[in-house]
Amino acid sequence: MTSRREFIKITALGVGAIAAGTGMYKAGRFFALPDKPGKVDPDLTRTPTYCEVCFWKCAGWVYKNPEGRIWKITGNEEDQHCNGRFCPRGTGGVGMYYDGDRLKNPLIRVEERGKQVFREASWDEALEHVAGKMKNIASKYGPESIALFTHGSGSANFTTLVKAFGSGNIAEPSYAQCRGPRDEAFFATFGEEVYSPEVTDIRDTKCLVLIGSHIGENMHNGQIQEMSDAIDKGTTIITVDPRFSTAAGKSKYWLPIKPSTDLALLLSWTHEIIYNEYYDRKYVEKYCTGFDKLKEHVKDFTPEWAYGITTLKPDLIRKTAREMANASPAVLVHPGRHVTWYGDDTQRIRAIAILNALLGSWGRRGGFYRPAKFSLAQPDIPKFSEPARLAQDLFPGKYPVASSAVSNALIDATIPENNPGYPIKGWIVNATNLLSTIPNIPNTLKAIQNLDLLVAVDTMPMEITGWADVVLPECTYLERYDALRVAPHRKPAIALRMPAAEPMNNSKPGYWITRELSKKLGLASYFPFEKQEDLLDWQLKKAGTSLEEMKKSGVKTFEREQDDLYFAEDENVVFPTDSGKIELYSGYFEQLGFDPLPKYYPHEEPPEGFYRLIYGRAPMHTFGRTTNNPNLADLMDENCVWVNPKVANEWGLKTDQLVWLKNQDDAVTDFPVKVRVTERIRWDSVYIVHGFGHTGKQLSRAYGKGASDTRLITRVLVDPVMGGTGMRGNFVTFLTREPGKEVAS
Ligand SMILES: Nc1nc2c(c(=O)[nH]1)N[C@H]1C(S)=C(S)[C@@H](COP(=O)(O)OP(=O)(O)OC[C@H]3O[C@@H](n4cnc5c(=O)[nH]c(N)nc54)[C@H](O)[C@@H]3O)O[C@H]1N2
Ligand SMILES: Nc1nc2c(c(=O)[nH]1)N[C@H]1C(S)=C(S)[C@@H](COP(=O)(O)OP(=O)(O)OC[C@H]3O[C@@H](n4cnc5c(=O)[nH]c(N)nc54)[C@H](O)[C@@H]3O)O[C@H]1N2
Ligand code: SF4
Ligand SMILES: [Mo]
Repeated sequence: MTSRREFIKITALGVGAIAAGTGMYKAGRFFALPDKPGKVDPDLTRTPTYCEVCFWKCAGWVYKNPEGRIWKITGNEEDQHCNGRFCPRGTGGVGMYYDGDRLKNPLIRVEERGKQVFREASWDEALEHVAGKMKNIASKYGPESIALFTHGSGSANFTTLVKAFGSGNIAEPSYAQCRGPRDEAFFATFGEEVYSPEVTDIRDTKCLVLIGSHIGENMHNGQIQEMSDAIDKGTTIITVDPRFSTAAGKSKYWLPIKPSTDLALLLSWTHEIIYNEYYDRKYVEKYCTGFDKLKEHVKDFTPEWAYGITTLKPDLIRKTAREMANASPAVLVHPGRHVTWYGDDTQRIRAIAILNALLGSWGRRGGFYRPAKFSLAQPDIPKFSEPARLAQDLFPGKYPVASSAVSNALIDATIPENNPGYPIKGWIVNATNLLSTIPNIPNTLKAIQNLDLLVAVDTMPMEITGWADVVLPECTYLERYDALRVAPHRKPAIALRMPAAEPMNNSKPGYWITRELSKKLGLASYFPFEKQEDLLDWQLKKAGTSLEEMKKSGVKTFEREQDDLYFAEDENVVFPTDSGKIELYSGYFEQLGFDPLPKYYPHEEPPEGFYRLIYGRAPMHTFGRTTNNPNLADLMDENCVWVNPKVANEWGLKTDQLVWLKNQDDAVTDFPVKVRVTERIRWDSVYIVHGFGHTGKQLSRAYGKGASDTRLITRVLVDPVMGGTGMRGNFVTFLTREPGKEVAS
């Protein structure tokens, strides 16, 4: 997908100085380097920001030329997330600001939903309309009947507003469509999650095991840089992926696993590590409970057993288990991030957590470090009253481990025939394109038809805005202040985002939107500062700095209070679990009726003539949010479907030939997609990059380009533990003629 030529093109994006690197991941191949002191064009002025093109939130500098044009964005050298280097998407963030297709004015629907007939409105009228509808819904059904779907840094403001209104139905797709199973599995095992950025000590690891995580295409900045250094140091990398990913190309071992069978591999590795006494005995005895039960549980899960399921040779399973043992405790079985695959995801990640515990990597150098956390002072606002009905009351007893509202459950609850505990009648959708993000599009559309109010807050005319009753144009991250970035890392740190330019057209910052709406709802006391920057200055002064100082530095890094990045030798660690120990055996899961130790259950296989649909990321795009970005669309303007040569032969398919994909439920891609014939994918699967195949006609660059994986994900394998939507249980076949134009043969 990403040829050498394309990588060279990517580097051309970084207008700043570019150094030749050696490794695949080195700066200059993938990354724009920061400006060397003295090399900055003296005519350029700079303001700090942190990037919103993805959730790694790298801190950087936005440069403007004397004419006031935003010229380029580079990384802030003080920032632990990026070490001064931005990835191609971050560099290309300028395109978000200049995109001519941006939303310009508030819009109110004038015809029935889905018809996309809107009229422009003033902010006052649009917000008055929203407030009126919200109050109506609250008086008829209760304030909990309003749900918020939100993603990204604007979430804090919208969350405050919706909580103040009296609803706890606040969901982020980064939970049930992304990392929720991982967080719950690590929480059940260690009493703690792995956070974002993940506390993976890749920098110092001797053995990195990637299960699906396709770092290198998944461009999470700091992780890639650390992986690049690890490669240079000769770290052993083991990649488990049905596809020969970029990471697989950098690995000592590639395990081309049959998709959906990872849990069998993990149990077999656990068997090898226990029965060969490879595990860290001292660590396990001191810190873990349930070892004997685990040992008994994995007794029969030999590599030969796993071979029959995963198609991976027993010798390869043995060798890789030994590699992990040799590196222990500086070994890292990466917990992954987008892990909602097959519906048994919490259990699969439990198996990963258990393996890390056996190898003694949690809290150890080269495994997982202990994050430094930082708290900002919060203004004195009225206490939120406890909502009368909670997210859990929508479907009592379902998803008992979910620690936050489940987006898909909120959508399901909007459909009355699902008999939810109470109705959901209004959605506020901020910075998430639900029609590309939540699987089973027909279900989402059905839910939308039952709403009294759908408000979409976005920067672009994405598909969700077409279904809204009111569209509110937010300005981009380059035109606003936002909450200070506080994220766990090796050292405590804060980063500032401030506007580099005035909001374009009639767009407004999220803080302004929520504060104005709060006034119309009688909730202004929850937004005591008139402007976001006043709040920031107040918080920064409490943290021993100020807005003025932060405008100059962008980032402020503090020292850790204690030297506790890793457990000390023989430290008496009390883990925040029920038992105070690492729970290999989960009594909590047992109580709830879930397997206390992960078990492998087989998944459905593709029927004859169908292939499993798998998907992932491309280095120059973030989901569907960048596919219309002029800078990034230039680098990759469509996706293609990866097909194994054996399959291509059977079907007579050639590279660049256009096909339509049809799934087991007869869902067909809206547009044709090019075939890429490649040995890099197993014969039983096909692969596409997520985020393409936009159907929104106002997206002049992205409309009609490539295929949407979401369109083909109609079967959803819901994780009973926490409600995550497993999306890899769909099978597709090829249509070589346009649907509806098939010629009978
Ligand atoms: N460039 C870029 N980077 C991004 C993002 C982006 O949009 N663009 N998004 C960010 C976000 S929010 C997230 S959550 C992460 C997601 O990134 P990851 O957590 O790395 O995502 P995954 O879905 O786990 O990884 C996709 C890989 O899984 C493989 N795979 C498919 N099925 C199976 C299977 O059954 N078993 C195994 N072992 N592998 C399988 C695919 O072939 C593919 O290589 O990326 C982040 N980084
Ligand atoms: N089929 C399929 N579904 C997936 C995934 C997949 O790989 N395949 N990945 C899953 C994962 S890992 C995740 S994390 C989620 C991500 O889900 P989302 O975050 O919903 O992903 P995007 O499609 O990028 O939608 C972001 C929306 O925010 C808008 N936006 C961008 N910047 C701003 C801003 O500053 N303000 C406002 N108000 N709006 C803004 C964009 O225009 C876009 O409409 O998707 C999940 N769903
Ligand atoms: S990894 Fe790239 S896109 Fe994500 S925040 Fe950093 S620079 Fe921006
Ligand atoms: Mo994600």
